[in-house]
Amino acid sequence: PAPRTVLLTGAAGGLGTLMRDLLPAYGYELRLLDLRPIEDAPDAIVADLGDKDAVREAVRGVDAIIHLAGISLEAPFEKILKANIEGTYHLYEAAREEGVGRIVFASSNHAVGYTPRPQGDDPLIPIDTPHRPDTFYGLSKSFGEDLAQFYWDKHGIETVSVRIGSCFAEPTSVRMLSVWMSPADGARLLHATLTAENVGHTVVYGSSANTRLWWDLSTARALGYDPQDDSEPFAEKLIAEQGELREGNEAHAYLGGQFVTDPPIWPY
Ligand code: NAI
Ligand code: 15L
Repeated sequence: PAPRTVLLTGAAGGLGTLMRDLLPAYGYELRLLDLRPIEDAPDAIVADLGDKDAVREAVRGVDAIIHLAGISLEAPFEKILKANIEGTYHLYEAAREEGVGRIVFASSNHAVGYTPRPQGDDPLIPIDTPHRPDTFYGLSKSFGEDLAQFYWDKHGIETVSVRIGSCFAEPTSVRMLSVWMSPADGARLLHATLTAENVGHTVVYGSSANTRLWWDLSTARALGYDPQDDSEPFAEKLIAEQGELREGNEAHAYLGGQFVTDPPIWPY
């Protein structure tokens, strides 16, 4: 049966806030968790992924988990280790102990961020391109994908790992014209990852049907994802302001963009 009760970790964050608004329309009942309290959701569980007991209690009784919590930018390895690597391990252990059979893991394009971006007639980047993390942050997403594969092979817990591009209200850079996922498409994709049958461990890219797309959306479409948005209407203005992506500019050369040269740093 399709999942109904879903634990949303990272619910106070940018993507969590967008999905809290959009997912209930698909019929989900969301249980929220974050390190930070959420002002308009007093019932949200305030817990650190480092707290094994709290994580186990949070997953008890849900049909599925959307795992967004963690450090979402670059940080010192020790911090990434705690929040993203140990934290994601705690979540999978809790799912195993409590019998939760489906997890959606917020991976990132930064797991493959050192992959050169396609130019000209180059083919789209396939989903089985090797991991090439561009940061400790990206490395933790590569780990998360491997963890998901391991829990499928060893314990039969299913995961869809979504290598999200940039999910924000609007694209704000020329790079984002290629990797943008509209919030509405984000909700469509999450719904597909929750309802598709027999996903085992499936890896997908998460973006809209952008005219300037860099990667192959076929594994996402195979789950039933049918993106409706395209960043192209934003192109003229962004290119007028910022110029086209330039050859010879290292920050424009790879999928990971600026994370390769000058990654944004996690603020706390
Ligand atoms: P965000 O930084 O706005 O939200 C992350 C949330 O996780 C925060 O509310 C934070 O308090 C919480 N968190 C951090 N450490 C925690 C811990 N130890 N225990 C419990 N909660 C903790 O990030 P955003 O943009 O909402 O992204 C959500 C997820 O999606 C992240 O895993 C991120 O890596 C991934 N992602 C997001 C993309 C995007 O375009 N927004 C692109 C690619 C991946
Ligand atoms: C990510 O993984 C980050 O979490 C998000 O804040 C964006 O920077 C995004 O990638 C991106 O590549 O634009």
